Amino acid sequence: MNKKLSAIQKGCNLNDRIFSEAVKKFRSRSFKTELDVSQFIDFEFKKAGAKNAFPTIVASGKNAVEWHHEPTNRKLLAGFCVMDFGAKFHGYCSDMTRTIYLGEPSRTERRIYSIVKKTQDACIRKVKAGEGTKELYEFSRKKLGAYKEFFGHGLGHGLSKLIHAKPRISRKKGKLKEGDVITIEPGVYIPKVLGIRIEDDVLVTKSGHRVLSKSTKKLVTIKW
Ligand SMILES: [Mn+2]
Repeated sequence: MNKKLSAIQKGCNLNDRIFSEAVKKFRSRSFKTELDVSQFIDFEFKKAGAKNAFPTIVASGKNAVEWHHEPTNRKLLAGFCVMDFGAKFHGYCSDMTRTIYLGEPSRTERRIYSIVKKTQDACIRKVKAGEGTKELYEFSRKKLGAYKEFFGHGLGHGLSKLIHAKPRISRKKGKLKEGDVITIEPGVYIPKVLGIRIEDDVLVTKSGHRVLSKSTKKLVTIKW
């Protein structure tokens, strides 16, 4: 394994471990505010000898509508809670997002979550060397159906020493190539209502891909 790939894989493994520990802490009601969660994540990075690839995002309730919400001292609210974080080892960035639910989601909320998840899975399945980035981006919008109007950012980006490296998976034309590590991160953001994003790191191979982040994408719900 090359240096970049092994460093990003190490970051992904740490992100996975931190996510599952964070879920346990949600369940034991150890977190009261967004900052409690982000400080926990950042401290785990530090303990493991990693740096932050970017400032950790924890966005609860309506705050999840902001893609780059800065965690606040506000109490965690019932509803979706987006956690977007990434460990950096040897200068290489990883980047993962999971959205959990505090309380009991409605049928509509479950349905929207499932559309984002299915879109993300379908996009990952298409990742391989030679795939067009614009085509992949447009495919994600098609999969989101009516919710595409609530998806306002790119589908993903390359990961390297930069958090937002090439290739960008957006309206711009381009092609995935073997050895690229990219994110696939569709989201739905309905102003004043909810925000959902699911993001994995994916290695582009000649014949397909390998997903480097392994955390569950089944909707985790927490008694709240
Ligand atoms: Mn990202």
